[in-house]
Amino acid sequence: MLFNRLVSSAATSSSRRSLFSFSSSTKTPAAAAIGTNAAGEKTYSFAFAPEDFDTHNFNALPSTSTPATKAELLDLYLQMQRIRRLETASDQLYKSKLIRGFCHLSTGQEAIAAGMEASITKKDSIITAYRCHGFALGRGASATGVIAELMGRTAGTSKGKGGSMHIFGPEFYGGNGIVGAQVPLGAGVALAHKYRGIPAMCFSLYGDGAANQGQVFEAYNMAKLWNLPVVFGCENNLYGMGTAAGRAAASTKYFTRGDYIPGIRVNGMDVLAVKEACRVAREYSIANGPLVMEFVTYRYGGHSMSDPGTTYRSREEIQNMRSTRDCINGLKNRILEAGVATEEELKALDKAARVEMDQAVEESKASPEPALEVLNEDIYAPGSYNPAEVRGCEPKYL
Ligand SMILES: Cc1ncc(C[n+]2csc(CCOP(=O)(O)OP(=O)(O)O)c2C)c(N)n1
Ligand SMILES: [Mg+2]
Repeated sequence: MLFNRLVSSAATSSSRRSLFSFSSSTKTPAAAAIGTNAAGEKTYSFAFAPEDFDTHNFNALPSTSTPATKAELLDLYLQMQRIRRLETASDQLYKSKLIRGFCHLSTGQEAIAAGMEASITKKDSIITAYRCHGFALGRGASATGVIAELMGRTAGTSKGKGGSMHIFGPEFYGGNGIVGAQVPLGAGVALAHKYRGIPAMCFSLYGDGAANQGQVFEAYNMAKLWNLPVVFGCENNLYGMGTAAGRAAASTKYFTRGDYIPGIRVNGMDVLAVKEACRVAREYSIANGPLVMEFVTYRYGGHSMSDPGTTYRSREEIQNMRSTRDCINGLKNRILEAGVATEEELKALDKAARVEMDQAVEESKASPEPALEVLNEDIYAPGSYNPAEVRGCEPKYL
């Protein structure tokens, strides 16, 4: 299967060349108009390649094609483009030293955040690690909220006191810096949904590197014991920092590693495949309990801003991924081939995303840094208390 080869190809440098030999690329079967939906809108049908999905003990399979309206397709395109522009703006701000500290960009991986958000409701939850900017945007944070947070300004989602790895919002539980730590927290969020009797679920996301942590398996166990509505989602971008997945994992079939929990692997570079798989996963988890999901994806940049990203993989590999599997180009090709929209309409969306981010950068620059006196606020629940001293520092004496 495509992804088996993709993942095992990251195991050793000698076999890595097979990464470039896939038949699957951003070229996809042309779509045909199939009629109108209940709202009277024209719908198009898009077929998936057989290798877009793989499953482990899972019978509620994703469909082999998906219907989509023009509005849905353009929205997916816009959301991915917004994330890419957001990350590009962050990259520039970091290089001009207006963003400091840790900063991990998700350029290349946008289809996961966009496809997932399109398949869930605002009552469902997401929790992830530090590569979180796109998810925050999708959940409803404003671009200024995210960028100002990265810059440590009061207009940020955490009032400028959290930074890149600590962005939160309604049903978005971060932004977490400790590798793997968010996975059991996600099971806890799902427990809350179940306890309250709310028909909602939680996507608990982690990387291929984090997938090897013990606490991930402890979370699987409890989630299955209690049949929690959680989808454990592994964003397999083939590397944990500079370590190829196969060098750190005895099995890179992350979707099978829940053992007694069913699993789905999906082409994480195809936003429609992600959306379809997440739709199925959401419904399954609410009705039956946990599921393990693997999104096979690729980050174009380094692990973080301090990593050039080219010492443990070749420039050729990165370039090849960009030119053959890019999620934005992939959807663009589908839209144009099916005659859903024109190149000009897509360019207008590109421009809208660029203008939005330019404005957000200006607003963030104009926002002040938080005052030293408020550094001890917002640590505990609102209305509880503000500690007089934080790790040996008293804010009033700073
Ligand atoms: C407990 C812990 N150990 C080590 C680190 C340092 N660290 C940060 S990210 C990372 C690699 C994680 O890789 P992966 O889970 O694949 O996520 P990706 O960065 O690829 O999104 C490591 C080792 C950390 N933050 N926390
Ligand atoms: Mg990784």
